[in-house]
Amino acid sequence: MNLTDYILQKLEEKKLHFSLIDPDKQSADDAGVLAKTVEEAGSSAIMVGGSTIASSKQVDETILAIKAQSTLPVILFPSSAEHLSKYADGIFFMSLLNSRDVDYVIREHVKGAFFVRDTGIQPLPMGYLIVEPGMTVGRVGKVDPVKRNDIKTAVGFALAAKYLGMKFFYLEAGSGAPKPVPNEMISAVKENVDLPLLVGGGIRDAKTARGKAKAGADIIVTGTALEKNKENLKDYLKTIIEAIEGV
Ligand code: 1GP
Repeated sequence: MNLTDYILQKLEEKKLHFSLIDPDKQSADDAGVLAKTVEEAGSSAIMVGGSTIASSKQVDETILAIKAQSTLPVILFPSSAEHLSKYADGIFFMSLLNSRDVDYVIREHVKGAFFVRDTGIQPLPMGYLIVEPGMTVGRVGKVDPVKRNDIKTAVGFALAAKYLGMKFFYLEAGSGAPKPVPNEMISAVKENVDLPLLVGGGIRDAKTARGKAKAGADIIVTGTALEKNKENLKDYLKTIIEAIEGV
């Protein structure tokens, strides 16, 4: 199945939740168990990525374990052209739009393009914009984060992404951010740009997730919250997913 169509079709029915799994945060077997649980809770896709991944083998093993336990599509969420896995269904082919380092804007993509061509993995073109505080991705990605009150700049980036032909747009506050992207910024971006809008970074509870969905987020991404709520993950995640589906 074409992954973009899968996402767009689902979005016609409801707002979606994607689960972010970092191969460096648990064993492959545990990632498999996690994948099974998030699928049961109603998540629609699994994104796999992280900035401290040690090897491609680690990513391969994690994805194979996820695939053994879940039917959800697996989409790479890469921090570079290293450590990609042919076992994924797709890859967010994403430009880190507000990086000062051209490697993250386009050069890593040139390297990764051969991998996409040779494996046949589906590229999902995405503009990726970091909003304050930005956390690790802001630092490692050498980003000038968009200020939380600078809505015009966020809208400008989103428009530019659309005019460049990108099919998704991601507003990111950074993994573990104390505050997620502000609702006003999400609304303004969504009002101006009709691309499927992902929002992530610091979303930890149903009320916040619902607020982001109401503001205009189409897809809510959570990572840290999955790691921190292992005990009752299925019920915990269900409350988030039900809160956004009902918007
Ligand atoms: C990171 O936006 C995602 O790219 C997820 O952030 O870990 O804070 O959920 P959290």
